[in-house]
Amino acid sequence: MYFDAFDPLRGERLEILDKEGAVREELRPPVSDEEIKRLYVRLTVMRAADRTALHLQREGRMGTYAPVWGQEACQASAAVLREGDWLVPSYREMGAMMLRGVPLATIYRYWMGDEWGNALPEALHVLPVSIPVGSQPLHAVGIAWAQQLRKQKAAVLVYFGDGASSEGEVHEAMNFAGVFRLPVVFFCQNNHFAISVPRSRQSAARTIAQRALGYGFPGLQLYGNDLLAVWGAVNEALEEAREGKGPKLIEALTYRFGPHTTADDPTQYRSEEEVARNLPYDPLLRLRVYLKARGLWSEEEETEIVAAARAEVEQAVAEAESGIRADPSDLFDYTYETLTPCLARQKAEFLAAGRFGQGGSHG
Ligand SMILES: Cc1ncc(C[n+]2csc(CCOP(=O)(O)OP(=O)(O)O)c2C)c(N)n1
Repeated sequence: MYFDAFDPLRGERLEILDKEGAVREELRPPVSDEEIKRLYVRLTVMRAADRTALHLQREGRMGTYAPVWGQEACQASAAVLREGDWLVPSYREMGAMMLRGVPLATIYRYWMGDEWGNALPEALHVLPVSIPVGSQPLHAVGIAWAQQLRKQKAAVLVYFGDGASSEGEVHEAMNFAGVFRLPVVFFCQNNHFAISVPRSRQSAARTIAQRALGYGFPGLQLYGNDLLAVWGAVNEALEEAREGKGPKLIEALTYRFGPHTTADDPTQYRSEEEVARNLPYDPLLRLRVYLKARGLWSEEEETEIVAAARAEVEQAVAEAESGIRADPSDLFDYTYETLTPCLARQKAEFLAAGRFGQGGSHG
């Protein structure tokens, strides 16, 4: 219903729950208040996990990390997936991966430099973090094609950013998905920036969602800090994908409150006033207003939710740090199935130097 009702070419955008907590009941998706409350609690854990990752990086206990802060409602889309569906993340989907059931300690381990953090429980159908911008939609389309050929009623949800949307592979992925009517949902989190490059430099099109029309399938722009809009649209898109009705493109407008990654200094390209202007649109604030109006949230309970979230995150940090299994030679063992002669030489040299570089050159 959402994809038919809102025309991205005319700049129409789906928003169901507004900042003041008012709900457009006629658009309300089939998600119960209990489920919304459960998601709110998980999004609080997500936010605590995200903030902790930032601290760990600053303390030298984690490598470069890409924060989720501000994009939590977008990532709640992963909660709509069913068993058998697939989640294909970029590098900013810690929250989505957590909601799908990937243990936080495993995710942390990856960002701590341990490739074992990319060994995800197979039954979850989650692909590893993908760093090359725009590459993962092609993988998603490959999986969706396989699902279709095997006649499985399962869909694929793939995440990418506004910057990725102007990569060639994303075009190829969407075109292929359109031609073969594949069960895939393209979820573009438009957080307005690709590091320092603003959305206006990615495309002359009014919306990213409208590009779907050129590929022959529906596109929808929605407000990505509104959990109800995200839930409703993703649910509709996944359902229709499973029923063989082909792909959909969702452009979720959101805002990244933090840096692009821990290696970025956003004050170089956007003002603090701009960030301050966006903070009242925090997706968690909006949910709190909604839940409070229904007697499902109070300050006292918030204190408990936050304390429980912190404890869960601390436990995950301890588990991640005590379980690091990385060995630098993993780099050689797991990047290619068969080492090239040059890499084989480098590996031998590396091992001869005593693994941790006592005087050897590791090229
Ligand atoms: C192919 C490729 N080019 C460049 C980079 C460097 N890079 C990392 S993230 C990024 C910006 C991506 O922005 P966007 O797709 O909007 O996603 P966001 O990071 O905002 O979530 C760039 C250019 C990369 N990782 N891969």
